[in-house]
Amino acid sequence: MQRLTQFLKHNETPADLVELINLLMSACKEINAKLNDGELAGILGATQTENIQGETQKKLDVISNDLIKLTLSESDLVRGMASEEEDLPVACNPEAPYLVTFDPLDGSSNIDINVTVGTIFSVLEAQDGFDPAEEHAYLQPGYKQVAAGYVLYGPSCILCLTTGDGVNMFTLSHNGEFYLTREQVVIPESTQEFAINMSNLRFWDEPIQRYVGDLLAGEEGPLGKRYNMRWIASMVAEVHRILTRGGIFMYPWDSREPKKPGKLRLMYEGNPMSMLIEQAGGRSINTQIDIMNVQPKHIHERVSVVLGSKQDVETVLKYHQEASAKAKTAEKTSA
Ligand code: AHM
Ligand code: MG
Repeated sequence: MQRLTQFLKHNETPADLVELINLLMSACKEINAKLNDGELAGILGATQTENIQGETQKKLDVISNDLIKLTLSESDLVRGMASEEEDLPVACNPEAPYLVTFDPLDGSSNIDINVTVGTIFSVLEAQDGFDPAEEHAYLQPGYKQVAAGYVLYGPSCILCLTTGDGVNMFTLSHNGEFYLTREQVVIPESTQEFAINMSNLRFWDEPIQRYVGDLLAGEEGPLGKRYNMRWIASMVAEVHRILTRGGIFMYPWDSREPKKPGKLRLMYEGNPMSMLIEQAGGRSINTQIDIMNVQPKHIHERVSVVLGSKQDVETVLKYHQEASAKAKTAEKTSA
């Protein structure tokens, strides 16, 4: 079996990117070890603090963030980083080639119940003329990512990675090495499994309500298939399932907080997951356009997310296009 470093070198990944991925993995292995110790290490539960998004931080959100921050800030490969758990970007080495954005512990409502969580990361090339302590330095659309991935802390610890040449998965062995376990992952084009938090049904807009209604109608409905449903409340686990056996994942805009485009964050969750999904032959949209074409305006910006098996995501896109066309016709008629 091939080790992560061996595999990346063999695939002609730039040496400094290989080094950066290895660095990130050293922090993720420490997070994995802490999660394995769980209650024994006294690291479960919440802190007294809130992050910039107004969410109460779990102890492990903070521990994971600090571990990654410390590891990256000591490297001469990282010019700066932005984290879901940091108010402001952190400037590192001004000569370094890369910027890293990350969600240190995604799905953190699952920590206390011992269910899968993960770390999500995205790597961008640092552009000259920007101060890495300022958010402008990071505001590049997702298609500019040079690498993206997640580490899933589940029954086994798995790295899922893309450097823009397909998606590969690596499993962490007891000897502390990641080994290639799935090469060139491909998502089936269509699915019979969907994931959405159904408790928000009454807050969605019409096209999402229509689509989910059609999924629930099964063989009798316009989609002509019976669908199964899953909701783990951990995006890493949902995306991992979709990369493994297909499916569609949705966290759309809803009217609970109408001014926000969605719950999930563009730069820490939306973009890296979109790069993985698209590199594996799937599609990822914000209901209107491809997420990786969204020009970010803020590092902590939210995004509506619909991703997974291509045909199914395109059905959601079509439902939104039909709704906009209908709204335009109604506007013209009333004018
Ligand atoms: P987090 O980064 O604070 O953990 O929030 C993101 C998570 C996603 O992993 C998951 O898809 C979603 O929040 C679940 O939200 P909800 O509890 O509203 O269903
Ligand atoms: Mg998250």
